[in-house]
Amino acid sequence: MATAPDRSGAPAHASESVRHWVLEVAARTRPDHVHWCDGSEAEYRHLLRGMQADGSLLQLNPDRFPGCWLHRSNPSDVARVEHLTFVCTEQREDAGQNNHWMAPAEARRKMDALFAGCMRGRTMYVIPYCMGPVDSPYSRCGVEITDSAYVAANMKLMTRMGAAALARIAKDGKFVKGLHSIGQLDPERRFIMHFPESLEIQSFGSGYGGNALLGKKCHALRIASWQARDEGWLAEHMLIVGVQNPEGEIHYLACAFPSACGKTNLAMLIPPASMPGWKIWTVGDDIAWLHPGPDGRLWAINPEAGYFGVVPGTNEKTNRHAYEMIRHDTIFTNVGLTRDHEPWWEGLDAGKPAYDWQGRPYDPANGPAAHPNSRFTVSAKQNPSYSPQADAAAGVPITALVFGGRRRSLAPLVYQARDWAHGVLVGAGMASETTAAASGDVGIVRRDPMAMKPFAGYNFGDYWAHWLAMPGRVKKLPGIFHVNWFRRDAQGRFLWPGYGENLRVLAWIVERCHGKAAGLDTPIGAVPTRDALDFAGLDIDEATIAELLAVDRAAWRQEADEIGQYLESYGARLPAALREQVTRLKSRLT
Ligand code: SAT
Ligand code: MN
Repeated sequence: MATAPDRSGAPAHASESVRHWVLEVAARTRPDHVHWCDGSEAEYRHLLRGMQADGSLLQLNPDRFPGCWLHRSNPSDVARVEHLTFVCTEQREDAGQNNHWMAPAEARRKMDALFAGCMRGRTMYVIPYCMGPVDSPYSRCGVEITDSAYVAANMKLMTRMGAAALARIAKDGKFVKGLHSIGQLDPERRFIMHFPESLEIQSFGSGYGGNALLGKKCHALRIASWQARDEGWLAEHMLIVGVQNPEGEIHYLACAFPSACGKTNLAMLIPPASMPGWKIWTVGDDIAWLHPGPDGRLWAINPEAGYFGVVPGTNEKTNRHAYEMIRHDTIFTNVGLTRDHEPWWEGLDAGKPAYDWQGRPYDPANGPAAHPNSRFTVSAKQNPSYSPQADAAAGVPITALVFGGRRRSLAPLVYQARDWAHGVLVGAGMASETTAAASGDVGIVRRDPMAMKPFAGYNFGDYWAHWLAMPGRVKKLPGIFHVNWFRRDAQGRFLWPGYGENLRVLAWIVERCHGKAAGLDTPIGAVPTRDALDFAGLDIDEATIAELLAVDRAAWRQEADEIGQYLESYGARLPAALREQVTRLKSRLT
């Protein structure tokens, strides 16, 4: 660490407000030690060695997986817990029915009791971090206080952590306060509380990613969406990808999909052999902050610096870049293990598991070797398709926004919204099958507007009104599209090959935004004409192509009714302009 610590242990450039808060938290939680994270490589190695010594990290085969580690979490703590996640606003209506709500005073009383003395015998880590490039006007900072070395090590990979963030906080004079303790990892004493009005997060009793790495969903989505509404921008659950055509032009898309629906794979897509000269650049794989830019376009930054991705299914064929990326300097959580101490997961075409994710000798009767929500944490810089623009202070200009869900029927492969307001309806009407990323049943279709159901930090009605107001702020708006890679036939087989072949669809989207690709108007929007989308070389027959692009009016009439009912449940907060869009959709369908 470059700067000399003062008596409280704080580096010299820590602002008075940060110091004060850290002292106050230490007085309540009573840690044995306080460690201010500087974000250095030496510190990261020290954290890893400490966890190796206490048994919470296992070193993976250093010849085959150099710098890689395995963490096994408590078996009751493997996913986000939406039922224990609260938005605590003074007025219940401001949180909206899309969030669980608790009155701030009650939430604070509960959390104060849990945090009192909870760090006795432990080290308290103070993690200053910056979400976004440190020199970007669009970035926002926070400080997470935690008693988990695993969280500190993950935050080092996932954010711009340490001295530079602390200096920026001193300059901004404002930061998000995130307080976290793993407590006893007891599901009965587990809460993830958000206080957007005072920019605070308090999380207790879980060490899992989205519950514990507070920079990610808690700050960069729930708190940031609130800040974004106040300040006139959007904080969204979107990957950001640059699509480079054979002419060398790069167009950036921001795409919203629910958790575990392939955002990381799409962001790192490998062009198929049939598309020589195309290239994909990854700016982000999970979160986009979208700001009106000085030139009238919408500009995006990725607030994160790393990926916390789903491991199972990753192999050389599905995502070669990810497969290479996680062969070194990666933290694995809840994967299986081979006899040679290599990580193992379902979908890997080599090796055999000797132990499952709980460390038991592998027995298929106990279920998969890797937990379906097992994860890798890795610095984005290890991605072979990492875009240098990910560090640009101005961000990247967005050509199109793409919404998508996991739906076995109904939604065609791709369609384009008629205009911005219709696009807001397309996003608001999204639905998707649930996945292992959150605890609860898997495979159930639920409404997940803009893929933000678990992440919008305020009332969806107000959120849609904010979206609808963007044309007043952004002159050259991106096109809005909807895709569905997950259509299935009557036998349950996927109709579309997905993965790299999805580039064919992205290419249509980009060309469409430049008026170069043909579309067929339908009541739900424009779908590609049969020949506008390139199907050459795919093992796919004409009947399947027709099914992928078809709009079943009767089924869509029912869908429009259901969307209308869902939106009406937001009552007085539902913007009239969105209700009007539903009326128009229904009339186009009759
Ligand atoms: O919530 S996490 O960040 O842990 C993963 C996800 O659900 O997207
Ligand atoms: Mn996500």
